[in-house]
Amino acid sequence: SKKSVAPTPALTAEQFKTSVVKHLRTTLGTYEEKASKQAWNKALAAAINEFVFEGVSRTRKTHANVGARAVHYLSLEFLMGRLMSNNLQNLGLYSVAEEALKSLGLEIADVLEEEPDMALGNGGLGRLAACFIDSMATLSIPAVGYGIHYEHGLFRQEFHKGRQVERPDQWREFGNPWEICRPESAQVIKLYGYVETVYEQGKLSKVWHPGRTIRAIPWDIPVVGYGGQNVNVLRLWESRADKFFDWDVFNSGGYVDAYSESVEAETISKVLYPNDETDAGKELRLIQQYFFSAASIADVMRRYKAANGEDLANFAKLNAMQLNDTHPAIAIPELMRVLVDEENFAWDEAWAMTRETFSYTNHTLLPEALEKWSLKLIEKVLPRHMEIILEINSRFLTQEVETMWPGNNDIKRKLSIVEEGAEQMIRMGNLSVIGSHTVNGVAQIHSDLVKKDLFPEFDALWPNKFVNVTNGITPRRWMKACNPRLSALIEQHIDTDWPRYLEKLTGLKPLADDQAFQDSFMAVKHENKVDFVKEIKTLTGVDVSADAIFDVQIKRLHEYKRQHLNLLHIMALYRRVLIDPNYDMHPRVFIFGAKAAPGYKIAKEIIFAINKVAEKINNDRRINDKIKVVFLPNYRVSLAEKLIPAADVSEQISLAGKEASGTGNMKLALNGAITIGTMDGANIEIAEEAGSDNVVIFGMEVDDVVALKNKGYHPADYYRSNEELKAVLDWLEGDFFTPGEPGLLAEVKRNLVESDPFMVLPDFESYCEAHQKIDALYRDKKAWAKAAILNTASLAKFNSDRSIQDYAQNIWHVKGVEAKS
Ligand code: DL6
Repeated sequence: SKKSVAPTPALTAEQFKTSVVKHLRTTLGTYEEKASKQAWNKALAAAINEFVFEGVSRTRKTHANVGARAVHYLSLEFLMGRLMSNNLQNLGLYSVAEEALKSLGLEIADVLEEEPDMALGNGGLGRLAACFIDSMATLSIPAVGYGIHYEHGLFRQEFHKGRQVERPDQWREFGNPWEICRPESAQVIKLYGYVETVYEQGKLSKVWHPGRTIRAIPWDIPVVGYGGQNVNVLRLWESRADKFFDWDVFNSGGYVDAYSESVEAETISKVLYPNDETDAGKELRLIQQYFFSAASIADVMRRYKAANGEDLANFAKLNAMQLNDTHPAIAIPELMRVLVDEENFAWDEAWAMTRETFSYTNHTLLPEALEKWSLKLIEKVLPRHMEIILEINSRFLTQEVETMWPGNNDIKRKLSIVEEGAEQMIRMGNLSVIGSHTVNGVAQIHSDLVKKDLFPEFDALWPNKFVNVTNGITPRRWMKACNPRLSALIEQHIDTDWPRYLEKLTGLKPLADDQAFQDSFMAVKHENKVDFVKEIKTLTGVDVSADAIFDVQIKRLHEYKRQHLNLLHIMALYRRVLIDPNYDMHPRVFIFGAKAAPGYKIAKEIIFAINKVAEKINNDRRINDKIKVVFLPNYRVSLAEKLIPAADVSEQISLAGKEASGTGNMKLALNGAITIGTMDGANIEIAEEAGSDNVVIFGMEVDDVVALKNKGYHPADYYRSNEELKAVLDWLEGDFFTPGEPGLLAEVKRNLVESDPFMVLPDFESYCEAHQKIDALYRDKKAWAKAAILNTASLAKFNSDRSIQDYAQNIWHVKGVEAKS
């Protein structure tokens, strides 16, 4: 049965005000006349937490009582952003809090602004995990998100003379009101050492003598489901030195040594690796992966035993574990180790349980992102796991592969977990596929390519193992909370429970042609743009007009995402206006937001080039403000929440086949932006849902890319044969954009003309044509409004609740259990 209303507030504004003031005085130790905004923010959090932690207990009790099958979502990244506005919305307390603060002389927006982003992730993969735990709580699914309690999240980005500079992120500098430490559930994690083979009572067994032990301390962050009834937790592990070890060293006189050991132990949860889609390849990263996987498995075991006793017969029936990419793949041999070495299971039985427990999500086809670890490194850090991995591999090759392809050594070489070569490497992708019952891609085209290009033999061996679950986004954060004006307009026309049942947005379709609704819809967009104009001014000092088209590209800076294709088009437009000052175009503001991995040189050069071109264009009076370019520093979740409601155009321009799904594309389209994109990732499904007239598609498709590669791709041919393209590329070589310093941008040109690994140049012409279509469509006010409304009205498929329902039904086989008081 569907709820017909939004969550009801559990108290009045007056009561809530009393609670906030009480917490200001008793929890924060200050008073109204003196309190800073930060103190008000913390007092508000404390008042909200009265409901949140009640919910945690209620949910935990209910789930423990029914003994339901639970999901454990293992992810090295959770890009949560801020929690306050979302918690208020999900509890139905937003308006109550707004009114309460107003009566105290405070604007809720200012108080919310005090919360630092919890940026424990890099980009799409981490933000997806955050949306998924919101949906699991909303759907009452017994679930725990497991990750690392990084002291420093993703770096803060600054621009110095146009170049990216990375600064440490200090999200917990002044404490985090949402988390609770649970020392009673700490775990001890082993590392290094050696394995002893013991023969006792006619039985061979393995004993791992660790060289070090580390303590894993859990911090719980409540995840409030929509309606507030179910509150799950995100459990993040922090590393600490193991006391016993420290005391040994300390007692033998090594005070400083004991301290340095603790510093070393604590580095495990110090920093998030800022790499996106590239293999970090570091011992510390492997230890991070093992640290949180092992702590999480131990936690799941502890909970299982507390509820069911020592008999593990139902372990796999009651516990599903999802591997968010291969980052937690080491959990597979870890569960085997626990079952075989500690719980005395026979190998075959343990293996059956392990496979029944795990499933794995692949998020990328990029070869550089497919993790491999040197066998020697694993042997050193996790000697027992290396033995187990080799045993898994040998049984797999000699039994399953040999049965299917007798005597075929080529296939064995390809499917082996061990890659032979100068250095033997462990392929975490193969380990994940072999150790999981189900493997999914994140959009239909991506899932098809996972089967066809990445794992074709595995697909032949296990035809039912590979499935698709198209990604989704939570409409609570990405519409209800971030776009209050549009939400209010929508609620004048459809049921207020649309944030839970997003399919209700289809009720807006009949209004797409309605002049009054179009006017209101576009008025909302305009007001959001007016707000964002101020944000742009504050962040960049650049004045822009809300009447211009806001053309937005927000995502990690990566060559395959082709921010430089966007740049080439901007330069072409600029050149056209310089050649012909009457060049007919609607004014445009090109808005970028992106961080580049600190070691990704060409990505940082692209940022620099965009900033230098922006500087020139923004200060060139000749173009009469027709074009503005802004690169917003420190792009993050909270900035996305302000920008997305103000966007007119959504740039989704990856090389076809490279973007697994994308989720920014969904957020922008839901908020009424028109996509300009390639046939890639979820763009294809967005076009199917919104209608091909309401998105602008350009460029090569996957088959064209393959054909061009096979034929032989020579970027210089494209450079030479398109006069405009040649002119803008040549422009990068001189000092036009870097006065007095010629050649500073030349690397971007060289990279494109000499190698162009992501085939930017062949798509240039059709990209420019697509932008002409955008321009023409925007000038037809009615047609644009209709297309924008139809995007909003058609995006129900991309609700992360739908993704989670797919996982729950087809992969995890779990059901929701609503928490009861
Ligand atoms: O599935 C979430 C997200 C997709 O939407 C993006 O298309 C994809 O690029 C991203 N993948 C990664 C892979 N990182 N690693 N490893 O972030 O996943």
